[in-house]
Amino acid sequence: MQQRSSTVQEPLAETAHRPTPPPAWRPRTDPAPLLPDTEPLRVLGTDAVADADPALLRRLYAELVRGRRYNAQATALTKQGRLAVYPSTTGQEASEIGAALALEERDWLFPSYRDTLAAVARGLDPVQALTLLRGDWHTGYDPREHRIAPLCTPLATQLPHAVGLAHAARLKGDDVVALAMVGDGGTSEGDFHEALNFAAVWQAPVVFFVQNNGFAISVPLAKQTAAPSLAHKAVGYGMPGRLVDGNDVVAVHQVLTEAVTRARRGGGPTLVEAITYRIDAHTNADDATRYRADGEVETWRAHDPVLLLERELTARGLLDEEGRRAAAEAAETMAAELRERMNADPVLDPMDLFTHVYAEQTAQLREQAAQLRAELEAEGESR
Ligand SMILES: Cc1ncc(C[n+]2csc(CCOP(=O)(O)OP(=O)(O)O)c2C)c(N)n1
Repeated sequence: MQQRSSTVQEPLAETAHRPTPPPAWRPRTDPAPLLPDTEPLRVLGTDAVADADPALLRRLYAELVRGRRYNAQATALTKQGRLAVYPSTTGQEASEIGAALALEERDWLFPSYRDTLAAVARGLDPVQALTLLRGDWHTGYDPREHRIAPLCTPLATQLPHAVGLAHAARLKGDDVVALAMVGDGGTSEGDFHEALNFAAVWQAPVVFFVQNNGFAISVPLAKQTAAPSLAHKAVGYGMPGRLVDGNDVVAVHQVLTEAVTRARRGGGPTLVEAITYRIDAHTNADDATRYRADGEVETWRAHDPVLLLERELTARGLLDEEGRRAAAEAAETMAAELRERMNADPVLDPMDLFTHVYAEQTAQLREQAAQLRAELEAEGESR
C-alpha cells in the first residue's frame, strides 16, 4: 500500500531553530564626538574674548565695517542699473569675513553667488568680484591666481569641485585646504550629499561652511529639512558637525580656524553651520515682505554682527571714537572707488559670445557668429 506523505513534521531538535549568531556589529566610528554642541558657539559677550588677539579683533572690525558698506553700495548700484543683480549679505558679514580670513593664502575658497564679500575679504578686487553679477560672461578674475573658484550660481555644484581640488592636492602632497561655502537651501541638493560623502571617505582637507540665513529665497528652513540642525547631517557622513553663531565674527573665525587646522593636519573634513539671518531680500529682484514678518527682521537687527563687535571692542577699550571714524572713512573710500569704477561703461565685444564655447567652433556657431557680425556691420560698427 502506498504510503501517504504526511505534512506533519517530526519535531526538530531544539537547537536547529536557533539562527547562527551574526558577526559582531558595532558602529564603525563612535558618533558621539561627531555631534554638534547643543548651542551655537558664541565668543562675544563671554570671557573668551579676552583670549583673542587685539590686532585680529581690530582687523575683523575694519573688515565688517567695509563689508557692510560694500553691501549697501552694491545694492545701490543695482538700483542705478550699474549691476544686474546683487545677493546681499547684510547681516551675514561676520560669517562671510570670519570664514574667509581663516584661510591661508595657499588655500582655496569655493564661494556661492552670495559670497562676494568672502572673496573681497580674501583680497579680490571689489570690482572684479562683481563682474559676473554685472552680466559679463566671464568671472572677472583668474581663479588660479587668487585661489578663489568662480562665484557659483547653480546651487551646491561648487562643493564637489572643492572636494576634488582638496583631494587632488592631498594626493600631490600640496598643503592646501578648500573652504566650500553654501546656503541652507543648497544642503538639499544631491551635490551636497555627494560632496560630503566623498570628502569623508577620502578624508579630504575640506571645510563645508553652511550659512543658515533662514531662507532659500522664500522657503523657510522648516520646509527644507527635518534634521535637528544642518550641522547634525555631518554625523551621517562620518565627519564632525559644528554649530556657530554666524553673527559673532570672533566665534566664526575661531571655529573655521579650528576646522581648517584639522583638515590641514590630515584630520579630514568638517561641516560647520552658522546661524545667521539675511536682513535684505534674496536679491534686488525679490520682495521679502511677501514671505516674512517685519518683526522677525527687527529681532535679528538687534543681533547685528557689526554692532555686536563694536560694542564689545568699545567696552574692552580696544575701540574709540577715532578708531570708529577711521574704519568708517576707509569704508567710504572703498565705496566711492567702487561707484566711480562701476559707473564707467565696460567695453564689451558681442562677438566674445562665441569665443570660448568650444575649443573649435561648431558649424552652427560659425553660422550664428557670421550672422551677428553681419548685423553689427549693418549697424555701422566696424569690428
Ligand atoms: C541647482 C539650482 N536650483 C535652483 C536654483 C535657483 N535658486 C537660486 S538661489 C536659490 C535659493 C538658495 O538658497 P540658499 O541655498 O539657502 O542660499 P541663500 O540664497 O540663502 O544664500 C534657488 C533655489 C539654482 N540657482 N540652482
